[in-house]
Amino acid sequence: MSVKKVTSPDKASASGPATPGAYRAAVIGTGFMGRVHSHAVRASGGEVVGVAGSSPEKAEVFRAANGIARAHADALELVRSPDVDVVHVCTPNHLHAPLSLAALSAGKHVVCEKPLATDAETARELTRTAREAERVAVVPFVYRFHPMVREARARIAAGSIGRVSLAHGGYLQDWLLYPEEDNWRVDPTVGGPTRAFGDIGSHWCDMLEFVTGDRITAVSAQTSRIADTRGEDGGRAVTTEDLVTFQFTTAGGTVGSAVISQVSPGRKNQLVLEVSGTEGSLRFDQERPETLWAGGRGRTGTVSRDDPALSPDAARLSSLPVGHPQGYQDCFNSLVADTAAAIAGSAPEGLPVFADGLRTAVLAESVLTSARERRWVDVPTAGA
Ligand code: SOE
Repeated sequence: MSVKKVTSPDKASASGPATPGAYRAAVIGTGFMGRVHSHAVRASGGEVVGVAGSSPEKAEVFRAANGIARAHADALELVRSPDVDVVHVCTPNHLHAPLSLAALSAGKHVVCEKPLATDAETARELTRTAREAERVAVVPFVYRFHPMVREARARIAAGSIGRVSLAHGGYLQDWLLYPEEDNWRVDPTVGGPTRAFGDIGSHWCDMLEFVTGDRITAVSAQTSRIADTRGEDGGRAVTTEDLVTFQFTTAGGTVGSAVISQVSPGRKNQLVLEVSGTEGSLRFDQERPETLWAGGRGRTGTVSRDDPALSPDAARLSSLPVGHPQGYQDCFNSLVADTAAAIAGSAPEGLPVFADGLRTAVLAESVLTSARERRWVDVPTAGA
């Protein structure tokens, strides 16, 4: 994939605004996320018109396997194609910013995987550029699209658990358990200066702030890793973290903590958030997304998608009959459907946008600073 760094919108080279009402997507990146995004575009009635990858061969294999019309050797050529309305950036992290800027410069809408950029300043620039270009610019904090996450958010907003006092949980995976296993995310020039936090801690923080409507204002973090080298020959020196633990306070006075790990044997994708208030508690587990645990002194039980009192926002995202579990891919399908709705001019509830990507980039820098300097750090406001 040949991409030169673009630092500002190049209005002169824009191929014109995307076609109103259409969702013709370019997918850049042929890995797991490229596949998930492609399925979501189709499930939402859109079309993937072209794909580009890290090599022409990979792009062609992906094209053939996924029934896509064109494979492009040059990602920028695809980004600028007149028949592309939305660019989905699913590449390694260091290409997120230049590709998103190129897409915005060409008048396209963008769905860019997180982290939006490998540093907060670039994420800020992207957020500003998207606003000025008046394009829909989305970062897939996709767990927001589980109906039970929306239910937790609606209940907290309605005061059903009282004043929130405590939030805790974590995000645990094990796919980096063995040091022989290498991955581009481990290389800081490609993945960025934070790994476990940037990759999955960002999801946890986004979910906390989305569900509670509150903001983390200060963090105290520590980071650790289980191996200083990776790869079959142990040839890659590792500088990023496998593990993060942090405690935090919020603007609303909530205290809490979270554990983030990519090396917890047996844990595949376990994102858990438990929030307690003066009247009740709620707990969501991404690996059991069909229910929300609701605890109280007098009543404890689970809420499911067929609860007659389900909030309208949760009901809206409940797309399959109960008993037919709705999961990770469905969240992406809903995210793309809401992106299409935003492009068509509506303002769907809870669509995660570049400002949310900037927010987690700012949080990531605060977490790294806290861990490095072994002190509490006030989280700056993200404002673009
Ligand atoms: C790998 O850790 C990964 O694919 C993340 O990058 C995603 O954001 C998460 O949803 C699943 O795990």
